[in-house]
Amino acid sequence: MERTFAIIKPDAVERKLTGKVLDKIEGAGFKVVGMKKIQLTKCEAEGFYYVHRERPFFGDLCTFMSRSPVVVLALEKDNAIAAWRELMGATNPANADAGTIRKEFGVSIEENTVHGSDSPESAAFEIPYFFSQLELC
Ligand code: 3AN
Repeated sequence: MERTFAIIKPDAVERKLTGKVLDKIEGAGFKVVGMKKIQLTKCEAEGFYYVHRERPFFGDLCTFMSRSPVVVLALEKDNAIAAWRELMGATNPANADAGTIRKEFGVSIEENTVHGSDSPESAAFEIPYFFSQLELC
């Protein structure tokens, strides 16, 4: 079993798509081992996306991620990291495969509905950024 980290981003929570996204997650066999709805501060978003700090879209991305609440999730499944990336689809919804969450719900390359860890190293940073061990079961 592997764990990965996911966010249902502001664009999706604002459009009341939380339930639909969770339905796809559980329908694909993931176990939700941690879940909470929070509103990030800009500073917390900047800390989370630290690896992207030099990218031109960093400021806009952190403004977007802190503009309204998100749902953060820890997910468990065999090969969870790759499986969740596959279910999310490509970063740009226009390039995402049919059947993926970003294809169905994504608005733009920035407002792309969901986040997912891209490696075991990312998951090992991202899960404890939001959850303590006591909150995972
Ligand atoms: P992914 O979320 O697919 O792993 P990353 O890690 O390259 O993609 O980018 C992190 C986030 O930054 C994306 N989810 C998206 O919201 C935003 N982003 C990525 N590329 C761009 C871009 N060219 N313009 C605006 N926002 C972007």
